Amino acid sequence: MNQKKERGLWELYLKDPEKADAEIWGRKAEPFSRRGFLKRTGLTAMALTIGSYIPFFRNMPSGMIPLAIADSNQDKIIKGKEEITVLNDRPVNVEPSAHLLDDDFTPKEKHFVRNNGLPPEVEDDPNQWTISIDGEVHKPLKLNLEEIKKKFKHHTYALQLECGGNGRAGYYPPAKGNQWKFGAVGCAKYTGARLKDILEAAGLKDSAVYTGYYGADLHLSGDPEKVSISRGTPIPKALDDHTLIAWDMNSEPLPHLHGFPLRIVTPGWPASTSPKWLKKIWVRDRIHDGQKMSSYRVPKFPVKPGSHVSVEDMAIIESMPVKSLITNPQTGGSIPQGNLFDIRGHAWAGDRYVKEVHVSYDFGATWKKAKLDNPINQYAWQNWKVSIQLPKKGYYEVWARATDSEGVMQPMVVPGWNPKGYLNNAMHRIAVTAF
Ligand SMILES: Nc1nc2c(c(=O)[nH]1)N[C@H]1C(S)=C(S)[C@@H](COP(=O)(O)O)O[C@H]1N2
Ligand SMILES: [Mo]
Repeated sequence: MNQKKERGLWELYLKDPEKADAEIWGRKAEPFSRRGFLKRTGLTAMALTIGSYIPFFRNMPSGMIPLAIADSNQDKIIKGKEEITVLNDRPVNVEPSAHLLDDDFTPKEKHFVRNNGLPPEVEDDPNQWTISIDGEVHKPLKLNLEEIKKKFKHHTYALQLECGGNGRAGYYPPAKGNQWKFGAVGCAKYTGARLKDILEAAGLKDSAVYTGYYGADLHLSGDPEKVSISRGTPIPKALDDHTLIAWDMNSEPLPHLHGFPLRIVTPGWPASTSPKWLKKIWVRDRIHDGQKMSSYRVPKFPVKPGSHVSVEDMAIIESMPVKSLITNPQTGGSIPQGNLFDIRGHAWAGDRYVKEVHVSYDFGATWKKAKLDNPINQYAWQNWKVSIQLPKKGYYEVWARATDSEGVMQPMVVPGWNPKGYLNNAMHRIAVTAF
């Protein structure tokens, strides 16, 4: 269909929707489902769904679905996380929409929660909470929180935590597990001791290669013999200055859902390596083989979507890939045409830094460089912002893409499929209408 005809149909639709429908489909239009929509692309179909003309429609990648706005059917609420979407309440898994992550440091009310099991009951006096450090160490230790606070230097860093499965909802065929969209990420300020200082107090043997972490949460079955999750990292990551045994989040004791009274924060790596309700650190002479160590893996080579990949052909995920989020405005908003307005958000890149962020509002035809801040410390996300002006009335999408310090950029579409749906760092898009 040519542009003139498309536009004509759109104008007809505004005057007489039934007649326009009849011209487009030869019958009454049906409400669009996500799937039905894919079959009937074409400008008018899209515009009808969105309810607005699309000035840059010629640039739209074919088959790309415009963001037809939030499907928030909030029927469950978790106390202390009232604003954010509940994916599951047993175990608790909640995620905020992107615009709720606008703060420089994520408040506890808006930080996602990912539980694999049932949080333990914790007594009110956290000082007696005891952890053990054993395995490949010269001096196995048992330390309670009071001793940890007294013996080791305190450090506060803003640290970015992202679930390895953030973005899983974008994969097709779908992977099992929580269908996270964009919100399984946060950057809060954590206060604690360096894990490094504690491991050094225990004295690592030459045979130490990996950590194995255990939390006090209960397996979903309630069986105390079963472990819901036990992950770890190679020793060099555990010795990073920013890997903390943390007791405070944003200058308050860790909330119960985030691991009160003690958790490890391994920033920049899948957040599954940041155990909550920490009880034990087992220093291993081999790659840890705890519960879920074999799950957080991706194929070593590209695979056909939907295929089975054996564990030997998968590699354990380490640093998370470069990614960005548009936190303002909220998707679905409207803005006066021709007015300058701010687009802003955060960007992060696992163990790397973010070098540049670019924004497009014409479906990727042109890009504008954003002003990007340095992180307040390594592993904090970086804030960015840019002013744009939408040239005329209609529907737009704002896309953001970050490039890391090694020159690696976010993909425009969902990256290589993997069986568990990890590491989707496709660009974030929001829908904006100019009036
Ligand atoms: N003990 C324990 N630690 C855990 C988990 C868990 O289920 N139990 N989930 C992990 C996963 S998969 C993620 S993504 C992060 C989520 O941290 P948050 O709930 O504080 O956001 O915690 C990690 N630490
Ligand atoms: Mo996770």
